[in-house]
Amino acid sequence: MPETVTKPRTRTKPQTERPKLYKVILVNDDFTPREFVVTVLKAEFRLSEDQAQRVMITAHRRGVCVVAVFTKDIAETKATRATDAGKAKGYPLLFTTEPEE
Ligand code: TYC
Repeated sequence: MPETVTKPRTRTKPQTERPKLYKVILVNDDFTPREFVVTVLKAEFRLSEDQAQRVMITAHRRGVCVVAVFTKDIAETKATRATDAGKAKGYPLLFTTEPEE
């Protein structure tokens, strides 16, 4: 009589699984000065002048631009801080977050 082979009933999650990442998205508006957007991108996201200019102009032309990806907490904190920097100057500058597919 052959031995009965039973499958384990529990699933093991690989321990190397990485946390889900979130995109920080810059949203265009008609009021925030271009140079101020660039300043915020450099200060909050550590982008170079060149990178900040490209991200700003992409949002300006297309409506939105992905700034960077982070874990959920960091993405939300940075988006809030960057949005608040605009608010402090009376600008409607907006950064949002969205999970990566
Ligand atoms: N559209 C703004 C202007 O013409 C500049 C701007 C760019 C504002 C990107 C927000 O996310 C933004 N002054």
